[in-house]
Amino acid sequence: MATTEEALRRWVERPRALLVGLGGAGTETVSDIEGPGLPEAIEALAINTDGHHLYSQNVSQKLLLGEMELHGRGSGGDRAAVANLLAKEKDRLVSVFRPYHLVFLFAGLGGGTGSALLPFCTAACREAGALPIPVAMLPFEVELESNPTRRENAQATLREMIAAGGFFVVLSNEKLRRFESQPIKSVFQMRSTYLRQLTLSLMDMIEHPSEINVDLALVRRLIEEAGLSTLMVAQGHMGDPEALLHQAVQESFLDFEINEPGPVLLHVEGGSNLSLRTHHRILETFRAGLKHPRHFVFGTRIMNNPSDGVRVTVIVGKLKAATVTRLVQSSGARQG
Ligand SMILES: Nc1nc2c(ncn2[C@@H]2O[C@H](COP(=O)(O)OP(=O)(O)OP(=O)(O)O)[C@@H](O)[C@H]2O)c(=O)[nH]1
Ligand SMILES: [Mg+2]
Repeated sequence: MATTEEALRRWVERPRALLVGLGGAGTETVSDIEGPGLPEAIEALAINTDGHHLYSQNVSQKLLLGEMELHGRGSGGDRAAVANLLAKEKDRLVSVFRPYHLVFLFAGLGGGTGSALLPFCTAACREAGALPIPVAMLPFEVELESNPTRRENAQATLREMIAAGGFFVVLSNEKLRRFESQPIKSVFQMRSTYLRQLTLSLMDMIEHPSEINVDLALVRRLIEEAGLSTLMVAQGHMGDPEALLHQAVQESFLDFEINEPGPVLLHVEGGSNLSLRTHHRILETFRAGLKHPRHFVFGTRIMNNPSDGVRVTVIVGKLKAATVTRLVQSSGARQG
């Protein structure tokens, strides 16, 4: 007997995502991202050891960890103290992540809380069966140079993330300096706006069936072993793929060099008038701009209405980022 539409519909489970802010900087990022217009399928949660900071932030769900040990006052940069108290929180965190398909984890490295929570929550997501998208924000160079605790905390986290072998994204605060004449808060907000755009386009790509489909299973397979990676998004005119590439690579807040890229996934969304030739020009421009990766997967989604606008979402895996290499290899670190 043929399968009915109703029976098929049961298999079309809508992907659910959770945006998680870890520690102070992570929480502020999620607070900026969660705002009007966030689809119902995307929820937000802030996790911190600092009750005062949690209380002051506008995030819909909050979780305070280590009340007994740190008395709700944060760790003051003590990564080891946070790592120690996490062991008993594992089951709680695994059940927090279990209902979601995708969990975005944002942390500013260098402090004690976000730095300890990022690798821990990444592992907890995997255990829960959710796909983690960990995003580590590196401190400013001046912090790394002048504050050994910040440098060692950031270093210990990067080492753990690399050793775990999974997918993770690194952004650098240093990249924000090109906006240095602007007020600090609005510079951080610009990056959050970019991260919001990335989150939404990644969810759209996974959630909505496309002409050339990219689904969660494909993304999961592609990024499973991608290690240090980057995510990019660009929006522009379909007739100018060079400008799209430039925007994706140069205007992002990501820190990387594309030399011998690992797997690349490129998703193109365009209007119903997007021609096959224009589509191919976009693919070829990105393939060349990303140095002809050996494993290049693309997906395409055509909207119902004609439009000259296109949006591209890109995942590039197995990157070499000089800042990360330098930080991970520098000596004199306390292991933690
Ligand atoms: N993007 C962003 N980065 C920030 C912000 N505030 C601080 N940072 C960076 O994030 C790093 C970590 O700081 P916090 O997030 O405050 O530290 P924490 O994880 O709360 O850890 P403890 O307070 O030490 O327990 C710092 O080195 C800064 O570079 C912010 O509002 N936005
Ligand atoms: Mg803090």
